[in-house]
Amino acid sequence: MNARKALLSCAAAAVVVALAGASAQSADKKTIALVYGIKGDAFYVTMEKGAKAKAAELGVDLIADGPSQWNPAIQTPIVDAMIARKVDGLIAVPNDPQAMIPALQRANDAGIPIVTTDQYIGDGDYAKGSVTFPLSYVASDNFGGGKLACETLIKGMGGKGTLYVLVSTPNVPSDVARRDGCLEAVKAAGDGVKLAGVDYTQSNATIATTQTQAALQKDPTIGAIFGGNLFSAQGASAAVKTANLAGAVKIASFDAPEQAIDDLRNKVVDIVIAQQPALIGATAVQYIVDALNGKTADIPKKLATPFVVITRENVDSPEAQAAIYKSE
Ligand code: T6T
Repeated sequence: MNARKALLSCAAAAVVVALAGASAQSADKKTIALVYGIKGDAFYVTMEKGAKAKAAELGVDLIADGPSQWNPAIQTPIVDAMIARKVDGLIAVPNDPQAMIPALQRANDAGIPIVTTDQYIGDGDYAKGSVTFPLSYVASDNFGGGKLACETLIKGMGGKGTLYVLVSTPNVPSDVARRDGCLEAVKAAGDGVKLAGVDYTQSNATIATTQTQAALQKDPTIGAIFGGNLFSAQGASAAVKTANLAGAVKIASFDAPEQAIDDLRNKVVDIVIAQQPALIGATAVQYIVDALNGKTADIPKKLATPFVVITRENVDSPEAQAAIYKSE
């Protein structure tokens, strides 16, 4: 063999060794799936980013997918596809606490460790409740957040007036808890505070706008609106702007996309409750990896992540800026 040929065959052998090493490594590398709540929602975009960053840090792969509408019939085949792909762990945002049990049960039966984020299945008590197979439920304290939002709105109305509530659907645990937290604040405020009503927006800003317009026409005494999730608050803000009622009608936005922050600066919105979706996603990845390493004892059945409350006073603080959701 001449010197050139020897060099080439050495190089080829090196490539073979490198490829063999790479395939052995990727065969060992675990894959965690995130099946989020709905496509195109900055809350889940940010959750996915947090999960991906944590996955990279822990040396696992993260793949993500979710339904185009908030609908368990659309989300179920996405979970089944992840089971068929033989993922090593599953983080799911179940679109319905009952209807998503069978799909997640199939994942569990296939030996896939499961954490639910933002939403739960069953009654949410994975220690002693009706469904106990998921490892953990990681989400914001939605009841506390709804209560805080409405206490702030009531204070902003001087302790009396009419409040209108918008949340996504009556069978989404997160939004139901926010609604109930808000209603508790209304009740605690006494006779001076009236509830104009609760509407369900299906996580659709256009529906929320139409509902708010109708509510404002029906009851001109409405002085405050609780937008109980991103699209509800976005739709309410659009209706209030169109009606030239910015400032006169106070809005609390549960969720912190860029639009809510612009509306806060423009005095359309008065308080933004930022959840920490990146932290929620990252925590779920950590729990799945812990489970894959046999360390399940320390995984809490439930973890409530904190909020960042953003107002015009603190909007430019590093903490508030870091809490704004990413849209891509
Ligand atoms: O508010 C979040 C999430 O927490 C809720 O469960 C559904 O709506 C959002 O995704 C925002 O659109």
